[in-house]
Amino acid sequence: MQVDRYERYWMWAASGMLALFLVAIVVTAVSGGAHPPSHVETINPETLDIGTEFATPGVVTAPDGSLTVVMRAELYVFKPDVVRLPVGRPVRFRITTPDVLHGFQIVGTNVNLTVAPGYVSEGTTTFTEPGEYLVVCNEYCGLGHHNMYSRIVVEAAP
Ligand SMILES: [Cu+2]
Repeated sequence: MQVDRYERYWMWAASGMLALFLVAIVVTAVSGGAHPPSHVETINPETLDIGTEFATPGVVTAPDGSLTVVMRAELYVFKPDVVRLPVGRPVRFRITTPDVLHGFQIVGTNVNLTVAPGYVSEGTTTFTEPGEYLVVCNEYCGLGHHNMYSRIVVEAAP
């Protein structure tokens, strides 16, 4: 079979790029660890109700005044479904799920987490504007996925 010289060059160039991308994927997956992004903390998804912070999700204020929101993503709800927070303070979100893969995106902020069973996902943000923020699941999780949302109400300082 006769293949034109320039066509052969391009075939080699394309094959080389494919090999390069494959090597890049393998190297980053092995060296960085193929885990959910930004935070690796494991938890048994079958025993969330037994002695973990996720048994009673909600807003936790530490003695130093820092705020942590403990949440659960389940088919097809977020718990708690409404979270009230003050404006202008850093807030840490900790979220996990007992069932399937979910997303946790607070629209209009930098928080966009993958919530996988067996892992605790964490993200931090500061709400600079009071108002109501929509939280959506952005990973298709089943037939009720489109109804999976909650709200964060950010209240102005008194
Ligand atoms: Cu979903």
